Amino acid sequence: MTRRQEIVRQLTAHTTGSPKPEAQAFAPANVALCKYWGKRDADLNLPVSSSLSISLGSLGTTTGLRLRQGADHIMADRLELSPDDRFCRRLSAFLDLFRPDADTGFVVETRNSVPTAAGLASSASGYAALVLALNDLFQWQLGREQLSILARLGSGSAARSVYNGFVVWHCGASDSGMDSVAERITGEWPELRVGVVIVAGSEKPIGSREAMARTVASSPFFDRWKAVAEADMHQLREAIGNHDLELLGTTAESNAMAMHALMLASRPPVLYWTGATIDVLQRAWALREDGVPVYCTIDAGPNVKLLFLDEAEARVREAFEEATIVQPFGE
Ligand code: 2P0
Repeated sequence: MTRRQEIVRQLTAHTTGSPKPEAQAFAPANVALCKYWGKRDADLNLPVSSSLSISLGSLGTTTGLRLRQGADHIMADRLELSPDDRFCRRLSAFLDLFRPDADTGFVVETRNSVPTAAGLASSASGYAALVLALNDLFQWQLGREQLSILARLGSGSAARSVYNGFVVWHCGASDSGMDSVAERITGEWPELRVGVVIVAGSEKPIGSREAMARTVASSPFFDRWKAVAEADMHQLREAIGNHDLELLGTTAESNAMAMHALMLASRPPVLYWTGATIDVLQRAWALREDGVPVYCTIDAGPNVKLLFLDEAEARVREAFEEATIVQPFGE
């Protein structure tokens, strides 16, 4: 039995009875304010440091599931995908962990509530929605922390997408990863807004999984990252507790810059930004100079996410007509 199979067995062994005919679940996309970047265990997606995110309310993935005889049948946004597609192969390999027997397949239908081109439809909401749907299909009745462990086996950042609101994913210390769970932290902040600015671009130069491994293996600054992340986690929790946008924004922005600096110094370098990414950053910083409190974060891609409050929304909309603006605490 592999370590992944052993974890699934431990969490689901209590289940009795037969699966439901079908199940469906939704999980939100999330934006990390303190990033997950670097694994201490690539098989179990165990991170070197804890991370903290904000979930994006109704923006995310809805996944429907049922069992069938034969191979998996996977549809994404109403398009049927070839089993040889990279996305399908990864999904089917993950579903192998939950297959009742080798002759049983899953019918999986995923729908993203934002166009994939908006850059928000990531593996995070996808694997989280899938695990929530599996929990319903097989009637495991697992708690969210346990579901975050299963979602993490699909994709690290999916551990955080099993919750709404502000979420901490604890790095944990055990080899089994049973303490590497995500938890929702208290702190409603209805005035908070996230603006997603899409930068037109081509396919990512390198997937985040490979980029992360390369950073750990070759970035000369990687040994500083754990301490940076720990300090940032502390500041972000304080900012959330006090509704302090300046502390939240400056910390999230600096954390993102540090992550990209790590990547730039890797060999060969990893650069996700385009000229348009820098243009967005400079426009946001100019707006800030002009007295509008708006801060930036960037994930493993060229798009920029803006953090600001409702009172700045009109100015942000005016400056970034192309932005999709999200209210993480209710529309
Ligand atoms: C994050 N990202 O914290 C960071 C910031 C991208 C930049 O988590 O290999 O797809 O599946 O565990 O979760 C993207 O990495 O990686 C990511 P895997 P994942 O959101």
